[in-house]
Amino acid sequence: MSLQGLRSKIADKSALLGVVGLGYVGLPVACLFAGAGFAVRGVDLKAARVEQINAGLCPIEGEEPGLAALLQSVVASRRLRASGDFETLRNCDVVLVNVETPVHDDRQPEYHALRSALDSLAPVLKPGALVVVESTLAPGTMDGLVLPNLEARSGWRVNETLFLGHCPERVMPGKLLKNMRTMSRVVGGMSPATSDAMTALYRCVVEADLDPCDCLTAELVKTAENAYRDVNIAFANELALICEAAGADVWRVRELVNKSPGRNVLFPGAGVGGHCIPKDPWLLAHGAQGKVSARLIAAAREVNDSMPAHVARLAEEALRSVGKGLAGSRILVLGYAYLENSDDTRNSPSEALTRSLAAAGAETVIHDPHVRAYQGDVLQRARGCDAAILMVAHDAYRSLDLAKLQEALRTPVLVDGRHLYDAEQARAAGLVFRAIGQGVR
Ligand code: SAJ
Repeated sequence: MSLQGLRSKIADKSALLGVVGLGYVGLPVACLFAGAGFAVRGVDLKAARVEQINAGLCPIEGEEPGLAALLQSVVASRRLRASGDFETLRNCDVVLVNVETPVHDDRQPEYHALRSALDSLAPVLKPGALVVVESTLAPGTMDGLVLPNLEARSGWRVNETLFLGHCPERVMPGKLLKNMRTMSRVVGGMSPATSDAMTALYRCVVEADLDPCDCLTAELVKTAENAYRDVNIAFANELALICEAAGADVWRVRELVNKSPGRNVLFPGAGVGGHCIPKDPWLLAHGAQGKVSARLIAAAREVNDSMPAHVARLAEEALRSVGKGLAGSRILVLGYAYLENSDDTRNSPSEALTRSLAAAGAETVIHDPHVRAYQGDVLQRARGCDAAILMVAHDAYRSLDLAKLQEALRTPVLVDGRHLYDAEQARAAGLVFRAIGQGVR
């Protein structure tokens, strides 16, 4: 089938869509296109997830407005069906690939899931199919890995019998459906005609700008937008460390700096987690193919990755001020998700914190109202602990009664990693209080 033929099947929504990978990105994508009227076949290697989806149950917990209802409806109407078998994609006109693309410890892209998906997909593709990779990729991956793999495995040529593009996702846990509908997307095609066909497809679910470009540009845009965020968070964190050392309050400094036109200092915090920001800067750096060393990107990653250990040092200093140390203390970690009001614990800074605390000989008790394993009464959890460390600004913690926390703790130490509490109120409640970016004079 030609791109023209595909475009008419997109126009009347008779095109059969496939989605490889039904996780935080793939599942909402599959639901959105099914909700827009397409028949969608999803494939995921996790049998339990496939079973849940086909039962109309959403495997993604946490607050995802509208997702569970949309999933239930598109499964009930049989527009969306999930399977573990790539054979179910055999007649798809379009296949969206949404698999994880992490980085190894050596900061190189880890493309096992991507290669495996392409290897399984290529043999079942029909002539004229359009494959769109939505996963975040190091610049150069579409040309250097995706295209040659698909051509080698299918025996067909891209832009002749196969069509190929890259449309990186822009989602955020807690706003999956909303972001997909309302955020602009770069639509990278291996040819301008492919970009046009992709634009026609995404226009069915995206209300915002769809910006056509080539695949390399699309890879650079996505990785750069997250590297940009990481570098800016790192600046906020480094400013916080300087203010602490100087005995100042970074939050007042930040507020006044941001009054200056064109300034927007982000939020200092206890670390940078998630499945995007910690790894996309390394994917961008990889795109330089070793010809340019991404020094600023690497330095920013080092600053952000150092924040959990800094929080541990704040706790150690606070304990020392009351004659205790980390060794032998029991520390309550408030929040294990990487983001407020989410259950997503991927690359959580709290994980790094608990490692730092354990290395110093402290025992940790974890609480998180959104993460099933750590739910419970926070004051109960505080009993017998020698310090509480606030790592995630969950709404549930905003209303925490600090006087009751002080009573519950064995040693009344509170360290605030997300600027959730007022220092004076905390100290008035009898707590030994420390906070990122707030020096003690
Ligand atoms: N963080 C800070 N200070 C800040 C902002 C974030 O410490 O000022 C920390 C958060 O606590 C979290 C991590 O950084 O641990 C990441 O936070 P995030 O707000 O960037 O959330 P993510 O990781 O879900 O980022 C995603 C990204 N979207 C995609 O990759 C498609 C990012 O580009 C978006 O800017 C972000 O969502 C968003 O704000 O929507």
